[in-house]
Order: sequence, then structure tokens, then C-alpha cells
Amino acid sequence: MAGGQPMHMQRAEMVLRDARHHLDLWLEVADARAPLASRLPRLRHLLKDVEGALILTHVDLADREAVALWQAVLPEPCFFINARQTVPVALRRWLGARMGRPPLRLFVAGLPNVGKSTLINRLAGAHVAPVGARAGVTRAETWVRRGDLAILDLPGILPRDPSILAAALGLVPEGQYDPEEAAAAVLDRLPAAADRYGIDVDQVVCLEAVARSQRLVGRGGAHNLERAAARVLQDLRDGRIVPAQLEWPDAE
Ligand SMILES: Nc1nc2c(ncn2[C@@H]2O[C@H](COP(=O)(O)OP(=O)(O)OP(=O)(O)O)[C@@H](O)[C@H]2O)c(=O)[nH]1
Ligand SMILES: [Mg+2]
Repeated sequence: MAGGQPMHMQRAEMVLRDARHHLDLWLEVADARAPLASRLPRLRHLLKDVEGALILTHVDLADREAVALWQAVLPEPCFFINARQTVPVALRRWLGARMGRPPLRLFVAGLPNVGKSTLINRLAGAHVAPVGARAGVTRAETWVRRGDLAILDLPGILPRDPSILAAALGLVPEGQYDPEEAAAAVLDRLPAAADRYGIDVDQVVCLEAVARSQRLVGRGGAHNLERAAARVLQDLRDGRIVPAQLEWPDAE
């Protein structure tokens, strides 16, 4: 998939390169519904001298069985969370065990819209970082100081060639991917979406079928695949198609 990295994201990567010398820990945030497609492969390489953990958000929308399978294969330490809820005790303990002389300086990085700022607000116990359901809400690096923690919130950073599954989850800014391709990839992986759209069991679950069942017609009465794609992506992102597991470990 083509698409350059917006300026604020390029800057985030520069800040990260600099900051690694002054930090105690990093948290890489990705999405439990697509633990590979939502990751930033070059992050670990960049931060190889600093200790860190992988945090997988949106566990509330993921498939439980898939989460258990992923837990067994992903590198430790790895925490599956619903970032909108209380920070799990295991993650608090893990951070606490790494507290030297306060503050513990950590930063939170990952693709856009994975839930970095939401997690930071939970860790800080206050709404200090702006949050929003689209890629690119955090525009500049921001330090959040709270108790024993000093947390650096960074804008999301895009991989060089973002996966279409990351785009489907809303982790890639609009205009940098083809919505019909993204929605088709979702339907391929989530045939259970047929129920939501009232598609008959003997029919192929595809955009055409969604447009037909939802009566999404354009000019001249043709099925409107663009509107069907927009509907599927919005339903996925708003948690109306659950579980929304786009990646399973065995299939990769
Ligand atoms: N259901 C669910 N929603 C979540 C979770 N974590 C974050 N969200 C939602 O995901 C959206 C993005 O969250 P942010 O915290 O703004 O994401 P970000 O990674 O800081 O995004 P950028 O600043 O744009 O890079 C918001 O609508 C959050 O409420 C989660 O674990 N479960
Ligand atoms: Mg943010």
C-alpha cells in the first residue's frame, strides 16, 4: 500500500530515536484483533537496548480463543488489555517492579489510533492525553507527569507499508488506503458478518452481497460498493461486528 508518513509522524520517530537514551522503559501498543498487522516492526530494533513490553488493546473486541493462542506465541512480556478500563494488576506490577528512583520514565509508541493515549490516561488515572476514534489525534509529543510516572505520549508512527488489516481497523489515515479493499479483507476474514447484514448462508460474503442486502444502491440502480465498504468499516471500528479477530496465529 502506498502513502507517505505525515510530518507529525516523522517527527515522532525522530523524538523516539533521541528519547531512547533518556528513558527507562517503553510500551509498544498494538491491537489484539490483528497483533501482527498493527505492530511497528522497526520499533524493537530501534529500542533494542531499552527494556519494554507489548501491550495489545481492544481485547474486548477480540476473539478469546485467538487471544489465548496469541499469548502463547507472542514474545514476553505481553499484556492484553481493554485500554478503556482499569489497567490490569499484572501490568501495574510489571511497571512497579521496574521502578528505580522515581519517576519511572516510559514512553508509549505504536501505530496511530491503537489506543496509546487511552492507555496513558489510565496509567495516569486522569484524562490528561487527548483521545479520539481516528488516526492522528495526538499531534505532538507530550509528557504526562503523574505520581511516580513520567510518560511520553507520541503521535502514532506508520509502518513503511501498512497492512490493509491495519487500515481496516482505522490505524491508517484516510486517503492512504482503498476502503473497498480494506472492507473486502474484513469480510474475507469475518464470514460471521453475514448475520449482521442478513446475507443468506449460501451466498458469498462480499461487498456486493452487503450492498444488496442493505439496499445500498447508487445512480442507475447499481449496487454501491463504496457505501457498502464504508458501512462495513464503520461497523467494525464501532465494535458492531464482534468478535472481530482479523489475525490468528496459525494462519499467519
Ligand atoms: N473498545 C476499545 N476501544 C479502545 C481501546 N483502546 C482505545 N480505544 C479507543 O480507540 C480510539 C483511539 O484511542 P487513542 O487513545 O486516541 O489512540 P492513539 O493510539 O493515542 O491514537 P493517535 O494519537 O491518533 O495515534 C478511541 O476511540 C479509544 O476510545 C480498547 O482497548 N477497547
Ligand atoms: Mg494519541
